[in-house]
Amino acid sequence: MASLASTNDKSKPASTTTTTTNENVDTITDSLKQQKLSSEDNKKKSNDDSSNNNNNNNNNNNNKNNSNSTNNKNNNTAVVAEKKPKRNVVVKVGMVGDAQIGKTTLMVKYVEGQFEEDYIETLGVNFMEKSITLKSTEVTFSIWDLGGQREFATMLPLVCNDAVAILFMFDLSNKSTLSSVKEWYRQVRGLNKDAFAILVGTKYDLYLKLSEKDQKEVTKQAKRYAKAMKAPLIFSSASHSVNVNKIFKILLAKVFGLKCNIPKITKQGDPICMGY
Ligand SMILES: Nc1nc2c(ncn2[C@@H]2O[C@H](COP(=O)(O)OP(=O)(O)OP(=O)(O)O)[C@@H](O)[C@H]2O)c(=O)[nH]1
Ligand SMILES: [Mg+2]
Repeated sequence: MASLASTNDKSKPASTTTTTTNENVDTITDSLKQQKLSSEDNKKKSNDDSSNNNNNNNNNNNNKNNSNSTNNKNNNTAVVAEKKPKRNVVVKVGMVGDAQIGKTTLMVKYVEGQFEEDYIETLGVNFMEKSITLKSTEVTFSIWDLGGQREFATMLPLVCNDAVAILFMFDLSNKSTLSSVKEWYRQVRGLNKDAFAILVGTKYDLYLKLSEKDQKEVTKQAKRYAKAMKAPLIFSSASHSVNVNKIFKILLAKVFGLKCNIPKITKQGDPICMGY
């Protein structure tokens, strides 16, 4: 992970770019709640699978073209195969929220698929990239993660300027971190009025350990905040791989105005995924 400020984050990579061509679409059903937690990464078939099929089809077509060109060669006719260049789009995503809520952990989980159990405070800004293939376009997520301690708020412009989406994050097991979202939102909007906002609750695994009354309260307030922010609301767990990939799929759909067929989950106690 590249760090744009001093960091004590030595256990993590200096810089990462992962290219994924086969993203899974998550379908979380009621069974997830019954099992409490299950891995989204092991699940389902996806839109992007079909886009890969398209790519494969294109490859097949290219192969066909190649065989044509071989035939042509046999006829002594020189043919230069034209390869359509892949479009590359960079999507800058900012992550903000209080300290220790799991921002860096979620970023590392999404980019590298690994869960980091130890808390290593982000001293400034972390940065990671991940590329995915969407039809014939390569989309590179450029993810900027701001340390949650207030002293790093001076670096907010680095994270927000030119971002097309901002993840406003809070810890589902710590109510005060949700209240803080208000102030984070105010500060971000002062710098970037246009970025899509997504409200992300982290540590859904710990939320499940709360009393039903507390779960209800957090869910109600999170829904209220999301509505006021006109933002999708997603409950996630990096430790148990719940809704991590979905955050970025929904973000992508929002940014590119694509139809998002990820099922909505709105029921109290479930891993909420709604508002898109
Ligand atoms: N149980 C559980 N713990 C988590 C989860 N996500 C993160 N954590 C833990 O929460 C702690 C803080 O995570 P970080 O990702 O470092 O938090 P942060 O928001 O980046 O903190 P700052 O860098 O200080 O802003 C770490 O010990 C993580 O292992 C989760 O989904 N479930
Ligand atoms: Mg961090």
